[in-house]
Amino acid sequence: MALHPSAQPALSWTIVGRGAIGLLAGARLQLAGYTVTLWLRQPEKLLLTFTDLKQHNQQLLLLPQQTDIPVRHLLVPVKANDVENAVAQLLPYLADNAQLIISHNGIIPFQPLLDKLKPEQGLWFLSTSQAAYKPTPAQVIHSGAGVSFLAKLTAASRDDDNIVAAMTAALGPLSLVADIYPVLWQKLAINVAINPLSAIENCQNGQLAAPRYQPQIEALVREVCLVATASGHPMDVASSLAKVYQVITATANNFSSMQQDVQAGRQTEIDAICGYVCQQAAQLHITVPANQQMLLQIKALTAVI
Ligand code: KPL
Repeated sequence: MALHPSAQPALSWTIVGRGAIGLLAGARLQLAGYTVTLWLRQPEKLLLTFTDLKQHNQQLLLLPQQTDIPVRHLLVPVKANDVENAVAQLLPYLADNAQLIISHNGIIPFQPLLDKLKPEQGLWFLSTSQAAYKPTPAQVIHSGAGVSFLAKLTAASRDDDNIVAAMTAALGPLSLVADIYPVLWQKLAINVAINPLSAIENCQNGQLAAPRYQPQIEALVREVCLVATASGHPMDVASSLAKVYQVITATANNFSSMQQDVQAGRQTEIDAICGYVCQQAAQLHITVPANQQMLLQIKALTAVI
């Protein structure tokens, strides 16, 4: 393939896939003046209806990324188990100094991804509690105000000012943090508490505030705190639970990504969420029955769809 000599300009971003968070980021970036293109399995343009937090609707046209212009800025908001494949397919189209931002729920090892990149290609992780869902394939609704955290995963992660400005426009408010792991564990507690239960109950996040779910949510979060603390990332049950309930309130009208996946018959991120907790717990000889139960229930639910 003959690549165009000049890479994407600084204000251009390519977004992989058409997931709710990716389309939310794409819409907000375009509205902030960035040029946004989509990287899809089948290249096609998308006429998107974007509904913001104030219920304003806007029509946006997102074009497919051309394959003859090296991609310099890439947001990869795909599921934990799809990241490696998505990046592998994109490798031939990346600029030698491309900056890639991955964003998913759960925790998976980064090394297989790092092994694929060239020395000058930088990898970042963005963790977000922004909530969005797609009632139809060409519609994305920003359904809950969240925050995002961004961290560098490599020495080649650079161009900080541009990256932080773009990701603030896309999924801010945003904080740049030195170590992503405390953020990942905190977000894991949120996803462990909300995602499987909302998928099993087939409800919006806000319904989990009902007192009948409290014992289960507490048990799930307590187990995450135990495992995180034993793994060297101290986490306090009371403040983690407070964060979980903050997110339940802030995203009350949202359908969690796992509820959406289960309803659509798609693969879920349960392995990287409760599965990760169970796996780490087993290594540390800690029992995590609440997480194990959620893991089994979601697996059973997705097996019959
Ligand atoms: O991360 C989410 C998800 O749905 O995956 C939350 C923050 C729970 C919003 O729904």
